[in-house]
Amino acid sequence: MSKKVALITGITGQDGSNLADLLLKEGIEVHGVIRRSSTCNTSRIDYLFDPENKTYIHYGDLADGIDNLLYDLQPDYVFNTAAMSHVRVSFDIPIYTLDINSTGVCRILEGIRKTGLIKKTRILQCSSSEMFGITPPPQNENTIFHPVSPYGIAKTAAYWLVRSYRDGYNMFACNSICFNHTGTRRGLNFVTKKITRTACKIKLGLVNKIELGNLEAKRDFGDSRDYVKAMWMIINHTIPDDFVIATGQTYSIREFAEKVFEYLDLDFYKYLVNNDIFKRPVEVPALLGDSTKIRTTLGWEPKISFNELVKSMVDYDMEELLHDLK
Ligand code: G4F
Repeated sequence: MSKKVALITGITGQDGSNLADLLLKEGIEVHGVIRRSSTCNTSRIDYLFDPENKTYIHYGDLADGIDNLLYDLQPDYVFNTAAMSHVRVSFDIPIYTLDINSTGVCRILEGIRKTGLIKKTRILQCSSSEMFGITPPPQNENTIFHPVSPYGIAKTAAYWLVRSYRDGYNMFACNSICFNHTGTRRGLNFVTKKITRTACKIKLGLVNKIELGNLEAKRDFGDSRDYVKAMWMIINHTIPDDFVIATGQTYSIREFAEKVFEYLDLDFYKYLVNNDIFKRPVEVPALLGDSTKIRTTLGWEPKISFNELVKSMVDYDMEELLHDLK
């Protein structure tokens, strides 16, 4: 029997690369879309180019659409993990954010429809807990969306586009509503990675301060490796549906930082500098996911605890910095 084929947009990112790992283990033929860039941005997936982990890489961009690729590959699965994923930056480039994060999703859905793949191709859209915005926690699939950033608004439009193609064309289109998820492959400008990396640098005497914005926001932090497993379960469910992916625990940014510094035996407050530049025009104060639906319907549960997540990130950053110092 020939292998099933998956196409991952955003394969160079945290979720895209973790998803590629998982799909290869599941015996899927993995294809990834990368954007052309004058600098190399494939560090998270370089190991995928060796013959043992054979993954096929194609140039593409959600600004352009991926119709030709869809037509050529006729994939069984499409995972859209591509996005302009930084909430604060979305206030600086709102039009681009709306184009990539919502119109870009429409381009993929239309691509599937126009190339006659509606009956064959299943699509999973990485939706975001930012869609809940300022609606108080806990948040689940029935919670009203009240997004407050261009990022959250664009993700909400994409969420409804997915539902519209599901209802209107019987497309197997589903949303994973992911709460904040992080891990060793997290990008450096997200707060969790910024904290673990800077704390390690402080420990090694490489820098002497950490500049942060709002410390009181609360987030439900999970590990991306657990979350891509949930995405795989959602896309293989018997019916297309939408699921919240969350741990059910919430911590403030202050608590996250305190935990990291404590683990490194450092006093967070000795190094903390508040800098308003890292604040957003409108903040999402508290996210806490209720993932009862996916736990009871699909049997998913997160395996990596908050403490293990923090420890793995700090250990990874320390090892990488020590390696670079050699
Ligand atoms: O790490 P963040 O930038 O992540 P945020 O805004 O929660 O978004 C992440 O999770 C979403 C799911 O809920 C995803 F959809 C999205 O793509 C992304 O992965 O900021 C977390 C919190 C915010 O409240 C922010 O104001 O940390 C606060 N913060 C405080 N100082 C900071 C900083 N955030 C960043 N990035 N940098 C700071 O220096």
